[in-house]
Amino acid sequence: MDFKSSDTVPGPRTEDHLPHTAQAAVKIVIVGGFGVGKTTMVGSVSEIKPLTTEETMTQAGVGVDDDYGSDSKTATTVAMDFGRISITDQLVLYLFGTPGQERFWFLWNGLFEGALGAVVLVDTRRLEVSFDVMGRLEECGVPFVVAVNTFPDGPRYPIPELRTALDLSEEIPILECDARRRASSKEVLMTLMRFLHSLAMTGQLT
Ligand SMILES: Nc1nc2c(ncn2[C@@H]2O[C@H](COP(=O)(O)OP(=O)(O)O)[C@@H](O)[C@H]2O)c(=O)[nH]1
Ligand SMILES: [Mg+2]
Repeated sequence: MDFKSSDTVPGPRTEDHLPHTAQAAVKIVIVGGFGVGKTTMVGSVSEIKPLTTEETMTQAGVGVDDDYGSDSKTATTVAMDFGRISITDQLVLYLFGTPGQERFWFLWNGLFEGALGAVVLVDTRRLEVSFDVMGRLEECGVPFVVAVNTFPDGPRYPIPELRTALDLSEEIPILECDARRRASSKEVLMTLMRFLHSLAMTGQLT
């Protein structure tokens, strides 16, 4: 039989029930341009079977969607991904992966409402597709961390160089990840939680 490593399998989870110890639920959004790995990340960390609304890219989308550099991709999320992860016995994160294509941005206002924080996924082959997303989060006052999803054919840059290229201020955490790996995706979420905690401690979380 063909078994994949448990670290990479996005299959159904057994923990479909919310732990009775859960005391707080927090909404987190996973954003980024087309094909950066949002669906993959929600799928790899979610302890419930992730809900993904995908639609095969239609001819109408060709030339409209920014699909440069992601030619192997045949489906793109038009609505959103949804998943859940318990960070501790008490704290549960609800994850919302949001569409990266500009023509779906009208959905975003509602999607950001009530979000405590965000993960901006970045692909080093196409850094520019994440600029607008970050601007939008800043406008909405949603704190975020930047996760650089490492693709095999993507150029690698030192983190300080990426920080400069993305025009990120010093306090915003930026780290590399592999969205296909649960441990790596979870570390991204932990980094976000630590960042949110530090903002709360210094009275910067509104
Ligand atoms: N090598 C590599 N491929 C990835 C990674 N994350 C996603 N992919 C692949 O990149 C493609 C786009 O990912 P997807 O999650 O659908 O992107 P989305 O449009 O942001 O939801 C898929 O074929 C994934 O299998 C990663 O960390 N490393
Ligand atoms: Mg997707």
